[in-house]
Amino acid sequence: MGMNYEKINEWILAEDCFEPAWLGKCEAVMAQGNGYLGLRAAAEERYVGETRNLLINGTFNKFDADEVTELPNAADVTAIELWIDGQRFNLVEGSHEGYRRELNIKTGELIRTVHWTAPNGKKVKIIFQRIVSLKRLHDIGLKITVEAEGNPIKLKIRSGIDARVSNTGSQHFSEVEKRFYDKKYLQFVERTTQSKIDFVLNAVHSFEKNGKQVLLGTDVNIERRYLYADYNVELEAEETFVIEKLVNVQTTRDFDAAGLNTDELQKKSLEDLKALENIGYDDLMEESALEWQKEIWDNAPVMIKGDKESEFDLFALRYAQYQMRIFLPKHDNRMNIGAKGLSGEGYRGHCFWDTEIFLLPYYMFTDPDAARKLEEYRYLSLPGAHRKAKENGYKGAMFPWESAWLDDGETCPLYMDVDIVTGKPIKVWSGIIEQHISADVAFGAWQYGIITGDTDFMEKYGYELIMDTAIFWGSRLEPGDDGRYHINDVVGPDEYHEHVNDNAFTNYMAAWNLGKAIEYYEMLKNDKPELFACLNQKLNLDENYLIWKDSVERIFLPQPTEEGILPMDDRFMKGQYIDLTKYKQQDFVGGIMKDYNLDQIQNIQVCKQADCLVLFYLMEERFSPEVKRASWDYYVERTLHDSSLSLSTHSVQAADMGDDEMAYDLFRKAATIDLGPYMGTSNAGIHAASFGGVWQCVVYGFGGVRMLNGKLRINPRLPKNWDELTFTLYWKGEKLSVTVTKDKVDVQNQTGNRKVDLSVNGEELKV
Ligand code: IFM
Repeated sequence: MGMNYEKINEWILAEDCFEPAWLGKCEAVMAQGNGYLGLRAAAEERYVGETRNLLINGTFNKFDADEVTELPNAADVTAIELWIDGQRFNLVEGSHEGYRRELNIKTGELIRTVHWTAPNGKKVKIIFQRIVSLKRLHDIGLKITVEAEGNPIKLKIRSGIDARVSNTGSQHFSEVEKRFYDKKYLQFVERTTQSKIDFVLNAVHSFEKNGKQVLLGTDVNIERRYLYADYNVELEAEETFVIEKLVNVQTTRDFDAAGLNTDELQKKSLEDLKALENIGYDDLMEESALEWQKEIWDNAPVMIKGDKESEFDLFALRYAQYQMRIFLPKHDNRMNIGAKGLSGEGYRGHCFWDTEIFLLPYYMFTDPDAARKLEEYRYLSLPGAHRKAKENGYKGAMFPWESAWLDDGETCPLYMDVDIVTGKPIKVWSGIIEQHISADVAFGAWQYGIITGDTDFMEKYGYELIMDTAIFWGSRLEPGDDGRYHINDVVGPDEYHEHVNDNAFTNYMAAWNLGKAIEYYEMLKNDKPELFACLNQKLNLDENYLIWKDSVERIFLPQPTEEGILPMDDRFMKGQYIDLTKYKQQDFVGGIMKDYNLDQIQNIQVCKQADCLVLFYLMEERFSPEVKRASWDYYVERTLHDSSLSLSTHSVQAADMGDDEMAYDLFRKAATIDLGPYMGTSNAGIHAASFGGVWQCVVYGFGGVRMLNGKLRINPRLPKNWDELTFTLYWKGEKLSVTVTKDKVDVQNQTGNRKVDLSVNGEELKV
């Protein structure tokens, strides 16, 4: 774990000593999943300070009226306690050597090995293996191999399904049923308290002694919220004993369409478990590894060749791919990606603009079908967006800043941390006034449509999303005394400044959204009259078109100062300038909040994260190089990168401006948000968007890839320590493999159905 560049293995994330203080970080960064479920890497044996999470995508529940809906923490299936001659195995007691935990991102397997000497002197070697199947979305496998090292041992095993877990205290479940079938199969049924989703978890154990299957007597225990079995076995010196635990988890939400009731689901899932039992851990693992190979490593291979440092870069890029698959709900368009993926309770499983602006590019370019599902989710959540608009006195689709289940609408909590000065809870304004999300959603749909060429999506969902959000902006603009339309009282991407007027990012994105709606109105009216008629009836387009035209002409767009700096909003540049060195040097984020409260920060020139710079990057051709440079110089000095979304934006921007060293340095920082040495940073879960950011640093920044005016552009600039970079791009249904060296760009069309027009370093080509 940490930053040992000497020992980089291109597929392995390893922890080579056990440190209780790092439990949270390792549980999150070594989490496993498949988009249906996410399993934190809490150890089999329990520790003080651990967080055991099994999160099932889309199963949101509201614990009580004062809380917002969140992904509930399902019953734990990974705890397996071992006693060696009466001494509970754990690494805090006794002594151990040869400790190593490895997450193999190529196969998805987690392996932990340790030689343990119990306080009574008994020695064992234990290997723990764990897999969440990528092929069978409901299935989890655990395997433990215990070797009696030079002494006979009496081994006791306790394993079951443990629902005595919560989300940091909030209990989301009622117990429904707990059963043992044939003294062998464990089944636990629990129901979310408000959303009434039933979770059915099943587990079965099997054992091998010295390579031969054995049956052990089962001591069955059923307690409050806990169902478990004890097994006992004696081993002679050097004998080995293998415990396999196979688990499946299914919920009634999976069967909303099929209408399966809980009884039926209990029967079905038990049958599924019996089938899984026949497969066994090794085959489950094998077929899942093959799935990883096919779906990720063969489909979208990446390669970086260069010096020793570049080995870490390659690992970080592949790790980003690993992460972006384990939290991707590819199986269900009613779900999206939480800010912490499925690796922790942070941000309650809610999705943000992170999806469209930071993650979608990776999926659009490597797995268009998955990208489409993420966009369909936004379409399906329109009812909540309409409700939010109405509640706030607007029209059209006002998307929630934080989004959970489809019709939940806004799920951002109203209050969060406590004010350092007043001691009162701090109101979270983002859910009310961080409104750029509506334009971000439209931007995502548009980008998806152009890059994939998916006209079916555009006709069914895309045009409507873009027009419905434009209707929102049409109703949102406020006429000012200057005859212009303003957007007052918002939070822009830089969340340190609240209640600002004319945030540049928000206004330009709103103007873009209105402009796109106008363009599509005109195009559809001419080219697709039937679709136009249908949308016109639904959204009253003729009337809204006039509003959009007027809005676009009169919307106020902040203009650069004489020095070429784009003002972030109407206030920032008038704020107090302070020396931020102290906060920039801290090895944790948000340090400024320990010295100033949010009211004070409003009047200080400090950015939590990139704001205008995201705009330059999304609308590359809208701003001159001089404005970008002057704004960069101004904002970089004032930015703390207190959001994980900030570094990658800066890195891509630096690469675009030709600041190669700066771009590389920022990329490395972005790549170490979760993989880095700050061991507390990921406790509540990994930073999902930062993985999209890492991919963007490489492919957009160093690879120079962009979609510009509907065309593919590749203008690479490799960091000086890289000799070669290879990546995959799906472009309008064609699969391209791009290899960049210092003096050459090689683009292969691997599908070859039709020619792809692209520009490489300014030269127009067909591939
Ligand atoms: O969406 C981000 C936001 O920009 C900064 N705070 C965290 C959110 C979730 O990642």
